[in-house]
Amino acid sequence: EYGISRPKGYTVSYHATPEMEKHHFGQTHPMKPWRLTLTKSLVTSYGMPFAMDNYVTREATYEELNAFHGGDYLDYLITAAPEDQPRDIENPDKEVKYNLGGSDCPLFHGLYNYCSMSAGCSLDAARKICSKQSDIAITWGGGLHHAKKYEASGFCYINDIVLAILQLLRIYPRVLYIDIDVHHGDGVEEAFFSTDRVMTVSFHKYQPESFFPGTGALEDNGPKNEHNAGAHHAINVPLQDGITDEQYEALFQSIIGAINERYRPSAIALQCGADSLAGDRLGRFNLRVQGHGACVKYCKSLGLPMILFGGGGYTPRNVARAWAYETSIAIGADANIPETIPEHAPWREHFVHDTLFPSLEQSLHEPRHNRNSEKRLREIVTHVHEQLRFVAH
Ligand code: ZL4
Ligand code: CA
Ligand code: ZN
Repeated sequence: EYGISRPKGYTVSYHATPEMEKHHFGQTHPMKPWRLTLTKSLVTSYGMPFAMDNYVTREATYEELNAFHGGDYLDYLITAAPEDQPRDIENPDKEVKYNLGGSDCPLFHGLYNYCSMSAGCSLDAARKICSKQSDIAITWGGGLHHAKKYEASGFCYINDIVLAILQLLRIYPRVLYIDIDVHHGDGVEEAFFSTDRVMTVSFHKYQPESFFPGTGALEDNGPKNEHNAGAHHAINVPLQDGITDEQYEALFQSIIGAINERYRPSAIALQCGADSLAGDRLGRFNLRVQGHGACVKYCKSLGLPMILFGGGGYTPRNVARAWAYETSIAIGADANIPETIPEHAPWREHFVHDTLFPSLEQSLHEPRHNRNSEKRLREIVTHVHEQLRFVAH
């Protein structure tokens, strides 16, 4: 319909399930699995499924989750019921186990199903990349980068990214993990802290005293012990409020370009958290859909097998815009799709503005001041380039 056809010479796979989207974290919780429904409907109304292999995902098994997560934690996650939710006032002595049941990581009905579906999506994506049946695998239901081996954190219970990268490591010698969510990708960084087979790079808002999770300083580059293989293999790009497309793109290309030359990854895992967009309910940046998508486009241009994960994103209409646009980039149709959201798109009114690319004025009630100086951004690039000199060539 929009001249969308299968890409020539490579295959894109799309991994999702309508099951995940039915779950609710609670009435006013910012994480809305429904944003996945909105994304899929936008992708479909542009006709993009015709250009991809579409897979309906299964639940990951206990054994698959156990490849990273502790058995005690999984056992509790399976059995924990919403009734176990600690309530500070009503149940003062009910303890919080594994950080489960607080306001960030509530216990809700169907939680284990939600978690194993998300992990199932990302594991299927990784397996298609390993078997070379797919060159770019998309898993918007994944990207839950804060979950730890024994602990839920920041809306994340199971770290599907770690599980997927563990799969990639069976085939690919070096995996580059890139994280453009507005939050620091602490769970993935921690999981691969002591290995040189994964380099982790996170771009994030950094303000330890007031912005979650408070880690990811420029100087944090892995173990300080030079004999540890992981030394210099964690890269952090701490940013301030209001960064623009132009600044972010320049920074991203300079840093990822240098890493690609030095580290020579054999596969890329890209977490595309959409809370780095302007107008996000929890975010602080001034990125537009085009600027966010430019990161995906740049990674694609490196020509490596790649998984695209979802992640944060708390203004569902903009999440759907970004991930639909990034799906079009994956299939090479970004130049063909019309900027106006198709007339027949479900929930069309929900998008407020009928364009795929709202302006900053359309996304923000009031402009957000840019607190990133050119001088500081240059310092960041210099620091990263210096770190890379320690990385074996
Ligand atoms: C909410 O309105 O900064 C949770 C969380 C629930 C419903 C009603 C409860 C009201 C914002 C956030 C009380 C909420 C108090 N409800 C939340 C230190 C905090 C302790 C919890 O994108 N309070 C914790 C986590 C971050 C903190 C961000 C990003 C995930 C990802 C990948 C995770 N936690 C302070 C906050 C609300 C809520 C409103 C909230 N929580 C905003 N930021 C956080 O990187 C998916
Ligand atoms: Ca990040
Ligand atoms: Zn986030």
